[in-house]
Amino acid sequence: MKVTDQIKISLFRTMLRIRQFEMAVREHFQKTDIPGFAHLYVGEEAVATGLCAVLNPDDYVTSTHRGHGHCIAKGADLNRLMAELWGRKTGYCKGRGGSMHVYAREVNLLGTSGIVGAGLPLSLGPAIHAKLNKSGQVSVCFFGDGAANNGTFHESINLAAVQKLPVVFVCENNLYATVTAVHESTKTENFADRAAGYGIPGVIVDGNDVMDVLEKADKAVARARSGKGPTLLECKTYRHFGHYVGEPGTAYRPQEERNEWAKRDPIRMFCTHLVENGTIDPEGIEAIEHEVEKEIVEAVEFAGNSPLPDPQTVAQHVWSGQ
Ligand SMILES: Cc1ncc(C[n+]2csc(CCOP(=O)(O)OP(=O)(O)O)c2C)c(N)n1
Ligand SMILES: [Mg+2]
Repeated sequence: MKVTDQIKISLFRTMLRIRQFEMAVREHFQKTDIPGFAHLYVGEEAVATGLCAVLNPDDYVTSTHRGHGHCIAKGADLNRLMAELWGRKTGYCKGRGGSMHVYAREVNLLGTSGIVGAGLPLSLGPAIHAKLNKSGQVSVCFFGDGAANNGTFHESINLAAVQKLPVVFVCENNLYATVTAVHESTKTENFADRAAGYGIPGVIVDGNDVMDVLEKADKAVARARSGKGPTLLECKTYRHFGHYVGEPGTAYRPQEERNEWAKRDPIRMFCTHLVENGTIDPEGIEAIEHEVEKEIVEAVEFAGNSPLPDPQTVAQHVWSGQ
């Protein structure tokens, strides 16, 4: 994929959209406008943005509990996404899903998930569908370092590898699973090394550099589309905030480590790159910031002005086995 200036600017816009959306979620979660839990993607924006930039609208994505960024990068409507988080009738799942169960069929987003590791097996279904129908679609599965130590990781990658399914497995290694540091749960340094055990390529990615993500994602997606099978991408990144909004302690993450990663903020780094290379001037950046701000204000207003679902409909759109 040739990355034009126009594409670069749109990558910047998408990362900023995710950042500002998340900052609004944080604010409104703290004000109790948003029920449930909110796991923010702040600091990790380059991963979803670089990855989804090489996808077609009909490619599939499975997500996680930290999934707002995946939804936005895949092209979800900000108003409907925000409304879903607020539990409103106008949300993607009519307010029944909330942050951890957003499903947006129109962009083939097959769900954020409250179950760690659940997206891995789920991503194989659409991949089998794509393979059988020779549709050329690809299925992208985002998951965390914590999920990579779940049984579903091994079973899903093995099956996808032997079946040469068109999947791209994207491990977002942000160094922590809740408060457990990755070195406390994992003996090896790189999750990407595990790919060799399944006979597929494993690639380490700078998850804070959107161009590195895009370049490596492009290769992995092309490989999947051409019938050669899956790739495991390990994107090294960091979340700026706690595991969830309202997390009581920060002691488990040394301040020095947080400062180091703050210096590698994906948006600031890319902004510097764009300006230094003359892709856009600071006024252009400011204009995009204002446009995105406006979009987020509108999304918050849309959510806040939308009705809650009618209690009479509580048994609709839900399924339970007996
Ligand atoms: C099957 C399962 N086990 C445990 C949990 C509790 N839990 C929620 S998030 C989380 C950590 C996930 O870490 P990681 O996969 O690295 O994702 P991150 O939060 O860092 O993005 C855990 C253990 C859960 N939701 N589901
Ligand atoms: Mg993690």
